[in-house]
Amino acid sequence: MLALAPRFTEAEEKAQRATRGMPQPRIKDISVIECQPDGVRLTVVKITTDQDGLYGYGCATFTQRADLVKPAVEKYLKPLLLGRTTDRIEDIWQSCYNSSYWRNGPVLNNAISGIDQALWDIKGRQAGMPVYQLAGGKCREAADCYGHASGADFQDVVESATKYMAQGFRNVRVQVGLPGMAGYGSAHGTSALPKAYQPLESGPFYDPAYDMRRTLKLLEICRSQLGDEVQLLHDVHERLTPNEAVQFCKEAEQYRMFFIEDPLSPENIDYFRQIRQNCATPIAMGELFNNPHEWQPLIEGRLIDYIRVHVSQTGGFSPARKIAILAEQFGVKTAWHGPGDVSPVGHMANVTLDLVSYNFGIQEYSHFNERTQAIFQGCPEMRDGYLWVSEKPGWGIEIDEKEAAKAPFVASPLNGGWGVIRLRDGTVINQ
Ligand code: GCO
Ligand code: MG
Repeated sequence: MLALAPRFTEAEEKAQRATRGMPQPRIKDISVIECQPDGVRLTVVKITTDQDGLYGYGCATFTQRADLVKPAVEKYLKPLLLGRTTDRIEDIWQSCYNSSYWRNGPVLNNAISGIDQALWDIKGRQAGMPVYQLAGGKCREAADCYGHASGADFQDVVESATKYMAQGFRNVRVQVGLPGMAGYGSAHGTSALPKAYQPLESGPFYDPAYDMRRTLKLLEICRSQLGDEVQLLHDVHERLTPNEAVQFCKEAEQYRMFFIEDPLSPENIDYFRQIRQNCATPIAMGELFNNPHEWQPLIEGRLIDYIRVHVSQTGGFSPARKIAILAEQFGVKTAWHGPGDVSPVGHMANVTLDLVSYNFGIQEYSHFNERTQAIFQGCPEMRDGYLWVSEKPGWGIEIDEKEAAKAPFVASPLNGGWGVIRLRDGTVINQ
């Protein structure tokens, strides 16, 4: 008699026991872990269940208003959810989403994201599987990433990009400093500020036309000095006027960009059509989106090539999965927002989405310093320009709360807020 292979693995048996009439875990406590291990405020929600040793973590990081997310969780979602079983993730998500009546705002979406991702973590720990297995398994082994090359002047950026390429990165975002101005994503330029650009008042200021010309020069230099192979990306950070954005994307076409990110602000998304009518430069947009009415038209109209939402700003893993599937139907790829103001739990959710989504595009990479890794044990691993997902159950991350307590939010003039930048004449820029 042939010894038949056991029908189920031990993990599958465990998962079945967990669901076959066994009592589902119930939410016993919901707490918020806050820390600032690398200059940026991070927020993570922890759900503890009534089953010993069963808990989960979810990223709820909205660094500019971090102090508002904690009460949103503690005062509103915790009373709503205590005692609920943890198995019905979508039902809990919809309950939280509708419980504030007014919805789709960044604070509440982040609070819901913390709950949502923690429930996925719990379900994975219960099943003895990483979350990517619960979402259908891998389409690819690891997530191809891009690094942040920057510098005060052109050659500094070329050197910074060369370092990333030497580490095996195939894709590099390039940002250059602006002399005397508040550029995005790089140190200030060192050359003197042209007289004509002197601002009327002191404080950080910026000139869109100057930046546009300087950045196009940067792209020309990077393409000529770094060669044709490397994929170049650039983040406009919604600082140009709509027409300048159309001009910029059109001019950038000759440099064969991987994508130009955030050429427009969310208030001007109707101009994406004009960019499409003028050039074939690939476009990425989305980190500032919170509302389905922002990403739906761009995806359905095929007006962007990469959807780049900040996952916790949309409400977590569950909605992001739906965005990825919607985008796949329209040929739009994913490029989840992955800056320093996403916690390692959120980065693991990003990499999980990267691996299970057929229409993965690229993953933004941010380095985890030693302090961060001491708090978040099991951060996604970076190797040769790829991010690798944890094979441990759930997100595969354990948080040392004692270590987290040693890195509290640091008081700052803006409480972690985003600084105001103005034009020469003092007009505030939406950036
Ligand atoms: C990016 C983003 C970030 C944001 C930051 C705001 O592309 O990574 O533009 O750098 O500016 O996340 O808090
Ligand atoms: Mg950006």
